[in-house]
Amino acid sequence: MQIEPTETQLLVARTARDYAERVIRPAAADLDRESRFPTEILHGLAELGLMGVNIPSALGGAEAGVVAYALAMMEVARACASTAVTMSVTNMVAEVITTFGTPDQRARYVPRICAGEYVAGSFALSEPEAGSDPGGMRTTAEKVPGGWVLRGEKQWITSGDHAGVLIVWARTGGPGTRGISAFLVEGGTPGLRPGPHEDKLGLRASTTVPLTFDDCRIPEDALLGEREGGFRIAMMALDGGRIGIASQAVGIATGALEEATDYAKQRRQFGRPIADFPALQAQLADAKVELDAARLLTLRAASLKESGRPFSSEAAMAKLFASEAANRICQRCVQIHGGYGYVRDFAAERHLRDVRVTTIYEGTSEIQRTVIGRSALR
Ligand code: COS
Repeated sequence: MQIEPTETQLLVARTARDYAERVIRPAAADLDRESRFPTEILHGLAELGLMGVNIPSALGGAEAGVVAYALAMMEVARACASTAVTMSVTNMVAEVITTFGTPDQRARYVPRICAGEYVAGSFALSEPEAGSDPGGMRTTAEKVPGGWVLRGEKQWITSGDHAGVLIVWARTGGPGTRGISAFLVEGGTPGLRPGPHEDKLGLRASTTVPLTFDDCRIPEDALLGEREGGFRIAMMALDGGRIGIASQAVGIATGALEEATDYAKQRRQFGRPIADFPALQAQLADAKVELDAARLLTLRAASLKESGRPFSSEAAMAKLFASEAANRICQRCVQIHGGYGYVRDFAAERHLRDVRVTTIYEGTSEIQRTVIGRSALR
C-alpha cells in the first residue's frame, strides 16, 4: 500500500497549486461577489492539462490518472470552489466520452474539451421531477429518419449555458431505468435552450441552469453507448464524479481551515492570541482529524478507480464523509473568526456557502448511504 504520491501525481498537484495560488485565489472573492463565470481561468486550467487529467495523451489529456486528478481538484477547490466544480464536471464529461464514445465521438469532442476549445462540458441528467431518482426522467428522444428529436426539461445543469458539448439522458424506451439512453449534444444546437441562472447560496461563479429541449434535432451518431444503456453510463459516471466532489469538499475545507488557523494565531483577546485557548485548539484538532480522514477516504477511492478495481461504494463513502466533514469544518471556521466570520471581509463565509451543496449534488448524502448500504448487504 502506497500512501505517498508518485512523482507524476506530485507534479500535477504542484502545477495546480501554483496556478491556484497565482491566479485563482486572488480572483475568487470578486468572482463570487460578481457571480462571474471564470472563462479565462478555465482556459488556463486547460492549458495546464487540468481539464483532462485522467484522459489519454492521444486524446489531448494529461494521462496522469485518478489520484492526480483528485489532488488537482483539492488544490483548485482550496482556492475557488466555483472554478473547481466546473473543472470537475468537465473532466467527468471528457472521461465519459473517452470510456463510452465511438472512436469518432472521442476524436470529435475529447481533444476540444482538454484543450479548452470548449470552455466546459455538461452533464444533463437531473430534471425538475427526477433528481435522486433519475430513472423517473421524462425527457424523451424520438427516433426519426437520420437522427433523434429531444423533448423535455433538465434541471440544475452545471455550465449548461457555456458547454461545448453536453451529455443528455433521455427516454427512448419504456419506463424506469432500462428505457434511458445517453446522447452527445453540442452547445448551440437549435432547440436546446438554457434558462436563467439559478440564484444560488454558494458556488456563485459557476453557472447552474435549467435546459429546455424543444424539438431539438440531433444526428443519428449522437447516441452515446448502446441504445437504452444510458442509465448504467450515468451511474458509472457518477461513481467517478463523486470522487471529484469528495476532492472538492476536501479542498474547500483545507482552505477554510488554513485561513482559520492563521486567524487564530493573529487575533488577540484577553491579552493573547486566541490560538492559545484550549477550546480553540480542540476545534482545530477535531477539524484536522476529520479533514485527514476525508482526504484518505478520497484518495483510496481514487486509487481503486485508477487500478481498475471496483470503487462504487468507496467513492460513495468518500463523498458522504468528505462532504459532511467539510460542512462541519467550514462551520467551525466561521465560529473561530467570530463576527468576522459572518462578513465578507474574510473568505470564511464564502467557504461555508460554497461547501453546503457538496452533501446535495452528484447524489445526496441519503443516496450515498443507499449505495453504501446496498453494497454492504450484497
Ligand atoms: N455502476 C454500473 N451499473 C449500475 C450502478 C453502478 N454504480 N448502479 C446501478 N447500476 C445498474 C444496475 O446494475 C441496474 O442494472 P440492470 O437494469 O441491468 O439490472 C440498473 O443500473 C438499475 O440499478 P438500480 O435498480 O440499483 O437503480 P435504482 O433506480 O434503484 O437507483 C441509485 C440506484 C439510488 C443508486 C441511483 O438512482 C442513484 O445514484 N441516484 C442518485 C442520482 C444522482 O446522483 N443524481 C445527481 C445527479 S448529478 S447533480
